[in-house]
Amino acid sequence: MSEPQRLVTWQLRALFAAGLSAMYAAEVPAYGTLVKVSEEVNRDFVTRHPDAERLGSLQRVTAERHGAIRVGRPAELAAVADLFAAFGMLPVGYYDLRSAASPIPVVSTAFRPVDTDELARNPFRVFTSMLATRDARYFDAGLRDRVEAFLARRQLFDPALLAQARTIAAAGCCDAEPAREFVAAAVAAFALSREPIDTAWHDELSGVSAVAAHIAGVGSTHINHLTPRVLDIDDLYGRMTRRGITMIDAIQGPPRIDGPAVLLRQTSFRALDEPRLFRCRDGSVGPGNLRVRFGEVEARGVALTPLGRRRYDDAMASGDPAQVWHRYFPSTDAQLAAQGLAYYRGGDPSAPVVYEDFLPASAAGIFRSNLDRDTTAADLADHSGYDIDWLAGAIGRDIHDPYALYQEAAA
Ligand code: OOG
Ligand code: NI
Repeated sequence: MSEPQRLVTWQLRALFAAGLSAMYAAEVPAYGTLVKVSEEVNRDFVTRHPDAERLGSLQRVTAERHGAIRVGRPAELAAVADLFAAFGMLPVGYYDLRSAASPIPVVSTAFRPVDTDELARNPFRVFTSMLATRDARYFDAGLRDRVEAFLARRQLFDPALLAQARTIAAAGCCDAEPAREFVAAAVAAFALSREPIDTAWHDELSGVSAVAAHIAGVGSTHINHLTPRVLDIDDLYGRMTRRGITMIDAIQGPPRIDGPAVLLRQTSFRALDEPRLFRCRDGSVGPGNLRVRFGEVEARGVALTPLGRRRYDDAMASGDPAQVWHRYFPSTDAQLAAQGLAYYRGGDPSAPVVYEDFLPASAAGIFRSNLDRDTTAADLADHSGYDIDWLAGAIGRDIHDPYALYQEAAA
């Protein structure tokens, strides 16, 4: 078979996702196990359920991944936006993890394809968080200055890589030969760095906030997890537990219910300590360990309308969502559609619009389950001004409204 001469955006995105997956599997063995078990779960689910592909073809679901990265400041987020644009991944939604029950000092967006066809071809998405250094509840002026000075000195991406990304994004395609090199360089930018970590600085930040140390205690960013999608997350949870992999004690998001799956259910497990190099005060470099990467799996359901989402938030705020679910949600797609609670293509209840985004409370739970300690917030007012418009302005890009995208998909 002859090679295509040119790769278009979705092909570049598929190569990028596959490249990251291969890198992550080589570095985090439990991820390889997770992918294998996820494939078994999906295969078994499809043989038992004739309508299994209502939420996406087995091919899409099996190839589907999301990743997560964390950056320190707007200029870094803008660079990420430039790089991901080459893969047709645009910022969608704003997540303020500072407002979660146990706050995490970051604000986030997700980079993903926005068109239905692009999502169907390859839906790769990356949840991207930025350290909330402007929030005085977490960062006093002195710490903020030092964190920002450290961040200003580092460079997450080679400027030539970003320039190439901008060219590819503008063209919407790339010749096959340079594309391969471009994708390999983009993947490598998210590998765990082998550069020595400054022990004193990392320790000092860890004392204040584990998240701050993860983000600004090191010289680079990295993919911190890569998440396969399954059609039955309870089955996956059981199978992983039986293999001796300890998952966090709860599945985040909606409870297990009889009716149509809605939004997003997720669970994770902690990765192991990984060997890293550390530079001590006397300049000597030696080995140590850091635990920064983890595993996660997700199951996706139908996207809820703003009305449906309010119901969801209310159900989750009640003490026992599984117990009260039926008071908030009907048990069929037809009723969800008729009551305007969820999106369906052309209003056809057999054609759910899949939820393509994230949930702030779940994201904070996932973050937290992989940190040793919580960050304490000082009892101060928040004058940071963070919101979706601030973030869009800071990176010089529109941030898509997820509801507008679902509305369009349903029309
Ligand atoms: C991101 C956690 C959020 C999800 O799936 O909700 C996330 C992080 O830990 O950096 O990935
Ligand atoms: Ni995740």
